[in-house]
Amino acid sequence: MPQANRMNRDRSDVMNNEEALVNNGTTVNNGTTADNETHIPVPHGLDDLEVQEWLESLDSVLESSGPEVATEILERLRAHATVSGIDLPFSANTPYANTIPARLEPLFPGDQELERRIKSLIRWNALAMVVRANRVEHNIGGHISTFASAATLYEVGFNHFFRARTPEFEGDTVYFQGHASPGIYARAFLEGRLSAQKLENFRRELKPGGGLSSYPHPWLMPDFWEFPTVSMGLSPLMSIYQARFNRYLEDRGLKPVTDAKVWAFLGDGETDEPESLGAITLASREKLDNLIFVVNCNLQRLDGPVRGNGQIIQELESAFRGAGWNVIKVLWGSEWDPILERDTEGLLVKRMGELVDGEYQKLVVESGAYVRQHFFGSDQRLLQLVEPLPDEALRRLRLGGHDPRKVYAAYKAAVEHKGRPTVILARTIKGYGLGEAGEGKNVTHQQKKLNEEELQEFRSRFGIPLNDQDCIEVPFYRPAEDSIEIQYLRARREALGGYVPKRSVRSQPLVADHDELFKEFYEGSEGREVSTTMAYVGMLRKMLRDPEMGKLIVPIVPDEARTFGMESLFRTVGIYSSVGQRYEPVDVNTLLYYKEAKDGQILEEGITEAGSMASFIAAGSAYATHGINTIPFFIYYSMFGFQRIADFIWAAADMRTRGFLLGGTAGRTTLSGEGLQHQDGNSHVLALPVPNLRAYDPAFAYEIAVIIQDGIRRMYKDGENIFYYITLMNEPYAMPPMPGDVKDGILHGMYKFRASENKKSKLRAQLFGSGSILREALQAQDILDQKYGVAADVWSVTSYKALYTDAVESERWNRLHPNEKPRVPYVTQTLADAPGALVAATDYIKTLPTMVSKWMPRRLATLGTDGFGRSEGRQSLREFFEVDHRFIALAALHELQQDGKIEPSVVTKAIKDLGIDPEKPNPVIS
Ligand SMILES: Cc1ncc(C[n+]2csc(CCOP(=O)(O)OP(=O)(O)O)c2C)c(N)n1
Ligand SMILES: [Mg+2]
Repeated sequence: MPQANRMNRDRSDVMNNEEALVNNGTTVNNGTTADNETHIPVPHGLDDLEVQEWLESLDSVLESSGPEVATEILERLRAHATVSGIDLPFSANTPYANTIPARLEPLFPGDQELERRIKSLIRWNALAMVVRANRVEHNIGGHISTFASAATLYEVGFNHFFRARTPEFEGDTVYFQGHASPGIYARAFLEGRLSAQKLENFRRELKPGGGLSSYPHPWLMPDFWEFPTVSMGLSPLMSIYQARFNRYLEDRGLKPVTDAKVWAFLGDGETDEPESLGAITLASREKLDNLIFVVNCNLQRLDGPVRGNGQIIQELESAFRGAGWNVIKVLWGSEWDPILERDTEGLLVKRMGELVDGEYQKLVVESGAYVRQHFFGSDQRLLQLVEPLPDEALRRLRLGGHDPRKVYAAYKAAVEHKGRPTVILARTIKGYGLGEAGEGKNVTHQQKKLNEEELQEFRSRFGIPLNDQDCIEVPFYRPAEDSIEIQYLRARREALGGYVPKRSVRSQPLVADHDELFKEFYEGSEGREVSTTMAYVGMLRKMLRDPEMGKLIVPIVPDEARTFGMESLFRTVGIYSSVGQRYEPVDVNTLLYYKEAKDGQILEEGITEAGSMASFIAAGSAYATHGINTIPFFIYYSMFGFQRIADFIWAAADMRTRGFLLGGTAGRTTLSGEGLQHQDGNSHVLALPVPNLRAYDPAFAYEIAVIIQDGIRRMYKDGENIFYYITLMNEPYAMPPMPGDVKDGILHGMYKFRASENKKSKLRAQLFGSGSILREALQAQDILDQKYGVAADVWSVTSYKALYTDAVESERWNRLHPNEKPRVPYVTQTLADAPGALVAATDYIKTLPTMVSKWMPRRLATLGTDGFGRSEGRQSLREFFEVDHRFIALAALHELQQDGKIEPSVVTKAIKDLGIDPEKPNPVIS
């Protein structure tokens, strides 16, 4: 054994008893002797001696020639077996053992005893935060048991691996498991970064002096948290695309090549979220050796075991190995090593692989005697292996995830691994250290209160210097500034460049002077029929050539570039591929061939809106993560945006992500033929709850130009933490020039597009249209004028959300300032002198216009597309949903009738003349 390893091993003897496999179980078992008959039957004719010889020869190859040669021999054996007609069962699993054997463990470089003491203090303060918070306010929540299980996983990272951002180095990025936040706060408290008062107000952020948010929320703690992780499944996916985006920035020359890592800590239960494993093949395909997943395998989730009847670790191992990841299992602590060494027949490893997780969980809560009987007792030979060990020692056999040396070895191997991402599957105990208060129990996730004895026991177990009386008050405890603990902790972080997590905005604002660039689009298409999507693509093409922004634009598309007419960009800016293009594309002879390039700019993500959104988030937060103002433009089928990936959009908002989401082929009746799963009449309503998202439904090219130009200024010059949702349509029509200076109106949400030329009529109406329905309103304007003598003005409502937000804000201010001159909402101001009937028509559900009607001068009639879509053409759809020009005209007439301005007979006649069937089916329910 090399000297270093021997030293390493020797230190295990001084390890503290506290980090043991099982708790102080109360069940006493009379311990019957093992039953040899419980052996797994072996194939007939298998000779133990022969097996032994094979194993020994492998050992000798390993010793003399190393693991590569041993692997090669095994590969050849496997090939030989196949050729010889042996149908080897496929398994991506390795035995239920540590991937890194004890003899290959590196020397632990830290002061293990001191690190353990620091970790214990963090454990205490994390627990104190939750217990205190729930004493002050019953049911305020918080989690003890997640961090309790993950403390070693984090502390080894903090003391030895997580490098902070410095002026010289971009730093590692760490996605912390959301429910472990008390532990991360507790560490920041010891580091002197968070006051005791902040900790006191955990989950009570509105208390004087402020508090701490429940989970990582950059919106709430913008100097601390970087990544919102608590909606489970988002962070694994986001971290994969983050690691990939880091490579993209390097390959495009936007940042220097570094060895910075992306660490993502997840729960084993979390891996059941489809997003968690949904993109793992991307990580291996892209050879993301800058990515490390650490799965905290405590075998439990909220309600109970993750896989009571199976083995989550083995299941994850095969999934990740099958996907091409480097998998490192950290299952057993150092105390197991001498026992494993004595087990020359491999019986122990075999036994380890036999238990299902439900049984393992039971071992955690039971006594040493129980472990002896039920784990080792399956075979007399196993019992002999642990014969010298008293029950107490069996109880203290630690798991790998609680052993800093094992965790260190895994992390070191992970950061040094080349060519593949690494996942570390670390076995831990949920609620570790809570003893009777919850360790390993099914209720532990929800445990927030400890009684006096439980607190005292926890205090004693982790050596917190508090007497029995003080301890039950659960005070926060921080040793003196000059204590060796604080000195050590600070020194470690200094060596790693500073504190983590820490969020800061380091990008320089853009000048964002783009009048020239966008001017062309103010002038209209001179009669040429184009869709707003085409107009947008034209703008994108120009932006990509802009000297200031060009390089920073990140076009993102989930396999829909052709749908949106973006294929010309393939050739001009290229599709990003970390390996360039290894093949001659089939369409190489065409102008718009599918060009992949290492410095390609487009992120063509394939069919994954979630993955594309994760790229959007990485690119839209690079101003903070990397200090680079990348500007993402993510275009997708609008129906598959909010409806499908709203949780990612919400996370993007929390993260202060900047950029543009473009909902393509939008509108329930504007996307013809596709039917109800494609036709989007929902997204503008689903965009309402996202507070910092500005949502626009523009009708014309100049409106889009005004919105994008202003958006770039606001986000990248003024540094506002907002982002944009713009719907784009595929209906071609002539784009008019901007009618005067209406920029302000476009941005505020509405402006008069075309006033009636009929100045004489007493019958008046105001028609509000949006997106392509605006053109229906224009047609209705003509009908009303020509057939019914009604003079109607037509307004383009670019954003009901903007009108609503503004009105609510005014209303609130007025309520709070009753003695001051009331503010008048923009929509009210704008319509102050607008006479007559009010009619709104939208391609979205009716609630969108209706929500602003209370700030309009009179009653509003709303036409919208509530109901399921149909596979039909545009005009039929608009008739079906009753949003076409005829229905708009009818609505105006009906409003005038209700105001007593016209007779009902006029309306009845109009229904007939306009060819409307009054008995047609109700689109909402048909
Ligand atoms: C998408 C989502 N669904 C449900 C929850 C609620 N929830 C919070 S923690 C938890 C259990 C977590 O188990 P696991 O991932 O194994 O983490 P552990 O606490 O065991 O480390 C659940 C269901 C959530 N936060 N996010
Ligand atoms: Mg778990």
